[in-house]
Amino acid sequence: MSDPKVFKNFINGRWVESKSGQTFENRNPADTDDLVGIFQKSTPDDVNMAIEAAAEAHKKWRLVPAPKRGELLYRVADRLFKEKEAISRQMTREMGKIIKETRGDTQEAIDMTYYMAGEGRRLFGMTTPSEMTNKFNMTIRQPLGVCCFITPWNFPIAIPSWKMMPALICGNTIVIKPATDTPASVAYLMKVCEEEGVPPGVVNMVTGSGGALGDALIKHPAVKVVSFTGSTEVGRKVSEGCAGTFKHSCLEMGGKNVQIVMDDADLDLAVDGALWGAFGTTGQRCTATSRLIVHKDVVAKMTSMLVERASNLKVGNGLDESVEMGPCINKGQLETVLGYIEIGKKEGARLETGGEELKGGAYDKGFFLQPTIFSGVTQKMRIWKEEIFGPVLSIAAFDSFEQAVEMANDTVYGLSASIYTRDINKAYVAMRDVYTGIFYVNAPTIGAETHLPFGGTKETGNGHREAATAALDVFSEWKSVYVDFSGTLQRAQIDNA
Ligand code: UN1
Repeated sequence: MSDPKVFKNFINGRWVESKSGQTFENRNPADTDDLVGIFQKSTPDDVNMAIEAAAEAHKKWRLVPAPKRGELLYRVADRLFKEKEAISRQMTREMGKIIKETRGDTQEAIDMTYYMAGEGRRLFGMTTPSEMTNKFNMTIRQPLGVCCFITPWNFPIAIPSWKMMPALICGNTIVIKPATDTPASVAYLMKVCEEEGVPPGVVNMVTGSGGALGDALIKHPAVKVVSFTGSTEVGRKVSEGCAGTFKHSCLEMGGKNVQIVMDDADLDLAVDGALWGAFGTTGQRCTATSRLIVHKDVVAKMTSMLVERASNLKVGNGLDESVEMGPCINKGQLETVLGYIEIGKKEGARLETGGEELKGGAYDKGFFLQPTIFSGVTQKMRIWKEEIFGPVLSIAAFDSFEQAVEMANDTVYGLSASIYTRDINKAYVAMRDVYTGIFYVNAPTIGAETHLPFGGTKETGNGHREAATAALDVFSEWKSVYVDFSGTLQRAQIDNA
């Protein structure tokens, strides 16, 4: 195998070992005999070095014309495109999701990189008239400085790219700390940036646990933006950590996404959607369909159709093209999900299918779980309320459309929701009244595209959005510029009254 086994931190354009002298292993969750790589167990000192390198590099990077920054991103995107298969195969090994999906993950990074490269020739501000004569008004975007990213394991290259590419095109420099379960994908991204000529210090990577490095990433005075994707619990800490020094924080957190199925829906289509939404990525998406609410007249039929399909999903190593669902990311996550299955049973939900860890043969080397469906779930149950982040779907029935909307909104989260119906009026009312950041009609709760804003309401986010031009607002600040060419003092609100 040509993969380097030991990955170093990437700081100031160099691959360097951690000062700790310690490392950790990254193993394949589908086959723990497969060692994907050995990574640096970094210390706050390593983080500080990376932040200082980024601060120094920012002095020049901010002055590189944005179209030139864009040209570099085009080169990075071209490389990601050329090496899509290698990146995706490595990603399946480190993350477990099936190869079709890791190709999608890599494609999302390619899309985002091209998209933001194009922004280099836009980064539009506005010009607007002045209330004075011989005066010119405009707005320009200015970068903030060093941005730190704490990224999750479920989208090992897509989510890092959502943060990196808009930050870079705006003229910021970055330090990224990838999830300990999936650092190889970010290391790959760093290597591509290095080889395509991104200047030293502009992108930096430090590996290690959030517990050990989180404070260092948030507290350094040179850091101006912290972008985090992960649990609401940790997001709250990031937000509090940033508040004292007014660092900007962009938080993408939990979800408890709902698919509504009306009695007039195309049930085959709704079943396809629920299956993909609930069990794609082994349910480990922030946007995963976790609650399925179905009109009482079709709930029994839909449940049996879904159970039939879910129980036949092929679970295994995602490098096998015929496998439909991979493992959970690690043992801890598997146990958490099994814990929720026990809770669901105790709460009185009906276990329709699944519920067990898969054992025997190759399964013994990974963290495999059966696709699991509960029916008869009520709004009081923990499996209705809490994010599970695994292949568990909770089904509940409703009587009326109004009740469905009320149930959809019965969550502290607000990332994604969907409705299956043939009634266009109901679709529009649900689109308006279900309070989420993302909404789908006749499509599952997953499947966001990079040129639309991504993020959620309530405890899913803090008002920011990733992707699209919305991401530029996270990584730049507006400067309003007034140019007075009258040669006289003109007092706004006074001289023209
Ligand atoms: C996530 O859910 O964690 O919309 C990210 C989707 C993907 C991104 C999901 N494009 O499902």
